[in-house]
Amino acid sequence: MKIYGSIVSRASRNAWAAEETGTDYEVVPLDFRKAEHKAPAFLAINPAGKMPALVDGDVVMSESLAINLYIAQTYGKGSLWPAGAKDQARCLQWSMWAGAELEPVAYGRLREVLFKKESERDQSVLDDLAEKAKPLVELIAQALKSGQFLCGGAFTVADLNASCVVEYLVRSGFELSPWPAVDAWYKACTARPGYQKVQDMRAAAIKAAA
Ligand SMILES: N[C@@H](CCC(=O)N[C@@H](CS)C(=O)NCC(=O)O)C(=O)O
Repeated sequence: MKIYGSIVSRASRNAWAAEETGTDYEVVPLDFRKAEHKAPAFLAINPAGKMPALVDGDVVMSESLAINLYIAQTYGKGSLWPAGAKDQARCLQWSMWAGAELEPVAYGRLREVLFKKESERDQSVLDDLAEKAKPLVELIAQALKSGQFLCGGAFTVADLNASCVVEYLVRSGFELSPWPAVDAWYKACTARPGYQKVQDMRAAAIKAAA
């Protein structure tokens, strides 16, 4: 399985999913600065010119959260991909919610922080997005009333896909502490060895590029 993209991009989500399943995978790095994601070789894999993309045999696909659903269904049965239509549907629900509802808000905040100097940031944009994030985080809190994870007692791709988007909120300085169950859930997700290993890969890539 080949994951195309810089490990500091959303490709890290897919590396995390692959780590969780123990599947052999290779990250094929693409350099943003050289616009390798816009080069013909990569456009042949993902015509959108965005990282990540996945190639696994004759499966060629894009969209990081959908790639994680593929990895979960193909290599993570009984772990990332739970048994039973009800929990599987919940994995789809949380993944679509993470991409459609949470990501625009979370990435909006991260973009403001990541790509602008402190003096250039628009605090009203950050505040507005923080207000929009609150009811979304509250939805996670409500779901966690029935278990430690989003599909009950075990970590699944629902948690992986939701927490990797919550990560953008956290990295933008959004505090989860007013929602202790969400805070504990996020800490449990990101303490997993697979996440930690990918964080180490990210840190090494950032150091190498400096
Ligand atoms: N919804 C897509 C977003 C992909 C995306 O925007 N990737 C960024 C890197 S994390 C990218 O390639 N940006 C370059 C561009 O949009 O030209 C996904 O989840 O895979």
